[in-house]
Parts: sequence; C-alpha cells; structure tokens
Amino acid sequence: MQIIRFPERHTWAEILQRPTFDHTALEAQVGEMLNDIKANGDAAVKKYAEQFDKVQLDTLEVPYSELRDAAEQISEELKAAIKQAKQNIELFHARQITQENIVQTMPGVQCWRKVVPIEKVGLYIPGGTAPLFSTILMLAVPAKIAACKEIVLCTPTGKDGKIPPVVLYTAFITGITKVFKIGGVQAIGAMAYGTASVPQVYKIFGPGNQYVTCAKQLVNKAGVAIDMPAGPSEVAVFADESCVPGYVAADLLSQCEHGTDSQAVLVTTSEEVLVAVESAVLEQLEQLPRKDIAAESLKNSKLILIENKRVAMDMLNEYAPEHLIIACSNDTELADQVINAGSVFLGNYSPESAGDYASGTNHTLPTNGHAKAYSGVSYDSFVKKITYQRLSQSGLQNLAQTIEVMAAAEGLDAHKNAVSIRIQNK
Ligand code: HSO
Ligand code: ZN
Repeated sequence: MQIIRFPERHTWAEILQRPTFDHTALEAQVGEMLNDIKANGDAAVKKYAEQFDKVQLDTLEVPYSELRDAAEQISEELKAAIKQAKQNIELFHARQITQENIVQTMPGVQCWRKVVPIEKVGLYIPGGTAPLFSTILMLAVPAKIAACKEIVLCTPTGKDGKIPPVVLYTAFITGITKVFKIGGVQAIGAMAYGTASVPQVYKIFGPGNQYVTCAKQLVNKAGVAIDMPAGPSEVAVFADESCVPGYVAADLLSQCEHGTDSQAVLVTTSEEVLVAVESAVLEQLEQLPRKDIAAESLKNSKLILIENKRVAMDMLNEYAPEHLIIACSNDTELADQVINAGSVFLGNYSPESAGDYASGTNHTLPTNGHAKAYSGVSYDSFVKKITYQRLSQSGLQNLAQTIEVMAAAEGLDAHKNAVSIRIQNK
C-alpha cells in the first residue's frame, strides 16, 4: 500500500487514479464475436463456449426441474441466509415505488407520468472461481418488483458443463425461470440480439470481466440499454480516532479480495490510525484464502493522511468512490457533505459486506468515478416513465399564444398552425 501524507490538491487526480483498462484494444475481437452471434445465433454461442470455456453444450436453457431441485443441494443454513437477504432487499426496493400525481400546469392543461416496467431485461452473472450469487438477488429482486415481463438470466457453466446449484437456487427463489448456460461475450450478444433459444432483451444488467464489459458497451452503442459503465470495484474509508483500525483493515481487505484490479483507499486525519490500519491489514492479509489476489490489489491501494475533515471530504467527493465508509465520530454531519459516492456506510458497525449481501441496499454501483453522475441499480433501473398530457379546449386556448409566439420565433410555422387551426375552429 502506498502511503501519502498531506498531498497538495493539484496532485489529487493523479493519486486517486484507478487501475483502469483500455477496452478499445478488445473492441475488434469482441465486435467480431457479436456480429457472429447476431448472424448465427445459438450455433455461434455454442462454438464460443467450446472454444473459450471448453464446454460442449447441447441445450442452452436450464430445464425448470433443475432450477426447482437445486434446493436439495444447498444447506439449510445457506438457504435461510439467502432468504433473509432477499427479504431485506425486497423491503428496501419495494419502498422505491413512488406515486406521482396529475399536475395541472395551467387551467385545462394536465400533465402526468406513468411508470412502466421495461418489458424484457437480461441479467448477467459471471462465473469464475466463486460465482457471486448475491448479484442475482440485487438484480432479480428489483426486476420482479418492477414487474418486468421477461427476465432472462445468463451465467457460464464450469468445465463440467454445470451451473453451481446455489446460483440456480437463488434464481429460482427470485422467480426467474429463464436461465441460460451462457457466459462472456456470448451471453451479452445472445441477450442483445436474441437467438432461437435466448429471448432478445432491451436492457442488460450485471458485472463481468473486460470482455463482458466491452461487449456491453458495444451492444449499448447498437441501441441496447445497459445498467451502467462498469470498472473494477473500489472502496474508500474515511476514518478518525474513533475508528477501530482492525475493522477498517477488514473493510479494505474485503474490497481487495474481489480481484487484482480492485482498489481500496483510506483517508484519515490521524497518523496513529494510518499506522494502525496498515499493520492490521498486513496481519489480517496472512489469514485470507484469497491472500494472493488481495495482496496484488493492495498495490493499487492508498493510505492517505489529510490535514482536516473538510479537506478530506473534498478529496473523497473528487474520488467519487463506489463505496464510502465513514468511520468518524461526526459521521452524520459528514454524511451530509457527501455529494459523489455510490453507497455510503456510516459508523463502526456498517461494513461494506452488509450492503454487499444483506442489509437491503443494492451492490450494483457506479465505479471508476461514475458516481459523479450515475446512481446504483435500483427499482428505477427497471422502469421507464412515460409522460402524458391532456389539454382541454380552454386549456389550449390558455396556452395558445405562448406556443404560437415561440413556434414563430423558431421559424416553425407548421407547429404554430397546429395550435392556430384548433383555436380558430373553436
Ligand atoms: N462488492 C461487490 C459486490 C459483492 N461483494 C458481491 C460480495 N459479493 C461490488 O459492489
Ligand atoms: Zn464485495
């Protein structure tokens, strides 16, 4: 971990740089694969599964009975945990449904919005050594609450051609019935363009490696919506003397174990805290099964000493972290000063892990500074809002001059006429 003391403002941007990846190098290869999938559908999907994942797939869809029976292979303890998490995520996301009223902007002029679920959505769950089935809850629960009609889930199989039972179980209890054994670029292409087996969707959600991210960006350019631009996961912890250094160290490491490109940043106003956190990190690191990954990403991580809390908050807002933990005595006051972050965790007892799994908030969050302009995934991500209006005859009369004058000033006489013709015929 790099230690930086009292950095000057002009150096912040460089200090806070992410370990980013340039996708343009992949674009040609991924673009070619996507074109192939668009043209050849299932056959291309199976070909790439064989080529990249070394699996031969006869059918792509997981039969319903397999989803239903997956429960038999999961311990009662894990099932109870998943159900508890699901319940909290449901509670939190269901409250995000808001009711809007009809607004009378002028007498006889009524405007309103209707919330409509995105009809068809695709969820991508990456595979790898430890598939993060918790992401299924984070995506499927709000999709169900929004009442999306068609929810498709794609996830790769292991070398044995099977999807881990816990992934199938989690999909099953969220009510997803269309699960496909497809990973990587193939999954994104299949959902974006549709194949004989996989329904085409309008919006694709979920994390993935560089290839998946690149594929999402390319299909997005071609008109399919995506949840957000994705980058490696990151956490920033802001701690003062009131923190428990061991807790802070555990939070930094929980981020670092995600991947070698993860980033953890500690910002503190206390030299003692900085030193104590550093030694706790090194101590706890030794005990971790994913020590090698965490050690690698610690190289991207920083411990930063800042002169006071005001300046620290400026720096954190400039960094715009995906996760921000505030372990300071005046956390409530500081929370008010946060303007750029994906998700904020307050106090000594709110580890990022709570939000990653089970408190109720979503863990699909903007990374790489995108928290400056993007929100995390929520119920809103699965709906769109259509505006409606109805003007009565007198309503149009009331607004006629305003529209006519503006249309004339823009030189758009047909627009003006569309009003005048109605007023004259009154
Ligand atoms: N921290 C990850 C989510 C996650 N953590 C899933 C554990 N499982 C991205 O916010
Ligand atoms: Zn995590």
